[in-house]
Amino acid sequence: MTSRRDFFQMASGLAAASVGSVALAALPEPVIEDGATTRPPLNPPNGRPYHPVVTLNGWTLPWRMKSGVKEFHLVAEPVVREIAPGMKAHLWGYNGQSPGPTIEVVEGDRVRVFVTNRLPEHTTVHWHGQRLPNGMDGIGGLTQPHIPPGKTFVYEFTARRPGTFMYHPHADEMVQMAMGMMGFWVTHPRAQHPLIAPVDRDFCFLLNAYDIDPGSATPSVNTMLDFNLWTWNSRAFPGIDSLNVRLNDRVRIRIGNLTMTNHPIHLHGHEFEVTGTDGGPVPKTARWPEVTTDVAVGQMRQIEFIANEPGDWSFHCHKSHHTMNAMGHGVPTMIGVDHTGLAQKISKLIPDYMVMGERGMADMAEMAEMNMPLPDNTLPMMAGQGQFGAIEMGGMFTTLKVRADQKPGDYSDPGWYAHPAGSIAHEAAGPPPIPERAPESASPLGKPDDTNVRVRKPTGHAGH
Ligand SMILES: [Cu+2]
Repeated sequence: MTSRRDFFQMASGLAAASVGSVALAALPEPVIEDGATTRPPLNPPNGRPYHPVVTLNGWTLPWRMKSGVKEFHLVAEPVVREIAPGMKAHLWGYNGQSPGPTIEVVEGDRVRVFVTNRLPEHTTVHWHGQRLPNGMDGIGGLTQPHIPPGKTFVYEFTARRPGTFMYHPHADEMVQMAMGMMGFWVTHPRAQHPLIAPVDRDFCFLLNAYDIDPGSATPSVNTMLDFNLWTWNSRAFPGIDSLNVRLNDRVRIRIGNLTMTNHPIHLHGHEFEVTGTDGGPVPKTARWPEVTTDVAVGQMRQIEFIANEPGDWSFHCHKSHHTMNAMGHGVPTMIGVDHTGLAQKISKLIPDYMVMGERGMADMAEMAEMNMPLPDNTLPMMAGQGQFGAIEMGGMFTTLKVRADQKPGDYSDPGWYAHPAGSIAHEAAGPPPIPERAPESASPLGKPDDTNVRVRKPTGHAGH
């Protein structure tokens, strides 16, 4: 039997080593999940105690403690991920899901991760942001041989600094990340840390994006910018669960970006501070209040706030195209175009045809509400029903639900907020007041002429 010390020497000598048949027999059984709902936090059954995170529409990978080493088993494999009810995607991921499970350890933990490759091509795993031996960094060709299909490699290192990290392949990266291969990693502090506050709720998710044509299920892996599904943990609203917290909880949300563009993440009703990045905790003197923070490509941000305003607060990417789903892309702007009679003519040729966007795009939400026909396996541009009607959102959108009666440790959805009487925007009673206008004499130009907007038509071509 290989002693722990021998194994360390072997691992440090061979870097990410292929697991021999004897060691393979002793692999921890991989844990596979196939649902897409948010799992309750995994309280550590052994090792140093910590307050676990909750992975939005995801889960934490259990480990096996072996001679003081935390052993995890990741299986890289094709998966089916429900992006939202009504649409499933053929992705690649880990242990049955895209993203893979969150890995949670404690600062100072010795960690051993077995990676079994069940993909049709080779892969590796890079541990983004970690301090580790160079040979454990997971760069195929540079720091290790690739993991061939069917093989299991082992990575081993000490989680040296606490913080917010992620993992993803560094092998055929464009394809493998476009297919959904990524996961979250949290290293908790081993003791009270001067820059890491204890929190009541700690959420995490990765920003990702897919280009999946309506009617198909596999992402176009060559797409660079024009994605049609903007997702958190491979889920699009209304498939993204709400973040449910108790009034006055201190809340931390950890976000990593593995898309091809930046995402300004915006929270309603509260100010937050960015308390950490993948580089570590932010010094207190370098924190300032924000309601939006930009998460650039390859970055991680952790935000913190006291949830002291009850309600259903929007939490979303502020790029408005990133809060819509596939069926809105490529639709021409038809605002102001008179469609009278047109729909009947077209519907003789194309049954189910409907005119969209004559008054704006809000019709698109009605379309979802009325279950109008869509191509197979895609999502309406905007969807989601609130207590007052269509929410008209998709993509990177969800809600933070703050409730006085949410129990500590209870992450279940409390339903819609019961607004106190008289606190909801409502139709004004009686005639509206006359709007104030600046007096004419206040303008140095005097009274402006009526503005004429005319089409300027060319009157001829030079040289004729
Ligand atoms: Cu965005």
